[in-house]
Amino acid sequence: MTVTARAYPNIALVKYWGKADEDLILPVAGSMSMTLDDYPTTTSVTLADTETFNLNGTEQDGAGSARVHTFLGFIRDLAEKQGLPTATAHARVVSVNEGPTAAGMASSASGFAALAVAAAAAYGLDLDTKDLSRLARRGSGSASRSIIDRFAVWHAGDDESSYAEEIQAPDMAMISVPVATGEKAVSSRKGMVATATTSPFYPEWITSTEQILEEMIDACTAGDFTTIGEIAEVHAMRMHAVIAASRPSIRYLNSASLDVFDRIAQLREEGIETYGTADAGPNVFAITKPGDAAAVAKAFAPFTRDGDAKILFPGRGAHLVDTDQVRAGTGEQP
Ligand code: 2P0
Repeated sequence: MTVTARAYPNIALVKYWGKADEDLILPVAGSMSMTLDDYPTTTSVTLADTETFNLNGTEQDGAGSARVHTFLGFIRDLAEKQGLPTATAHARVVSVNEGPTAAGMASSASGFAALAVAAAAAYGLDLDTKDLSRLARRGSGSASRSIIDRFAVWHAGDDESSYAEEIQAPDMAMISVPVATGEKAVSSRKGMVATATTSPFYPEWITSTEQILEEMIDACTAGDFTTIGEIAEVHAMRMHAVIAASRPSIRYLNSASLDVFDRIAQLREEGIETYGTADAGPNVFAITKPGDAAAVAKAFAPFTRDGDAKILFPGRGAHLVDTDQVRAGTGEQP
């Protein structure tokens, strides 16, 4: 039997950058994000005699599949703990990623969230949303948040208490402004270690992130879009600053990214309330109220490689989909 799940990337408004525990993937501070409604990863898992991983039609080996195999090992451990006969089975994993991989568009988040949900179902694990988020976290920290609908807070803590859960926030849109494609020079995983070990600002980054997350949660509860946007933009800049202070310096933003941030500031002066954020890559996301999204997307069309500034709304957390419909190309849309 084949089980299929779909998950979307998420973009953090309070960023995760740094681990308290590398093996358990526990963050040094909590974070908060919006799950997107596009760029899905759709993943099918079939129990099999050998373990294989196919991504976008290509069989993966070596580094490309190592994290997936390690992750499937966690699933088998859980199956054994639950006394399931599937505990000894391997898995064939087939994954289709519709977002650009490893270009700062959070593909590992959608990838491990979809794999967690599909594999948990294929192995017959009995897991609630909290435990699925804890499980996805073991694949990639940010994947813990893609389990959750719309807006998520991922708590720092120990293996039990570090999971993401939904938080209410006012409706908003994100406009993706893709200024570059291709693999980034330094992976998030390596960049986090370099920052933790060489950036003199790292201790302040941790304490200021804890404080700003509290402010963000209050702003979300109050439905205060302006404060949410201001916090998101300054926190993204702080993340890029603490990373840039690593030795040797690491820089994810390029000159085109900075042009987008300048235009965002200009739009605010023109009376359109929009704020910027960017992850571990050069692509920028503009955050707006839903009613301003079309105007902001239009403003950024000339900045993108292909004139496509895409409007994204809050989307669904990772969920099972009908395998037969996916095969027939009629999989559900968010
Ligand atoms: C975030 N990023 O909060 C931050 C902002 C990138 C910049 O989470 O090592 O791929 O697998 O836990 O989840 C990227 O980190 O790293 C990330 P691992 P992950 O979205």
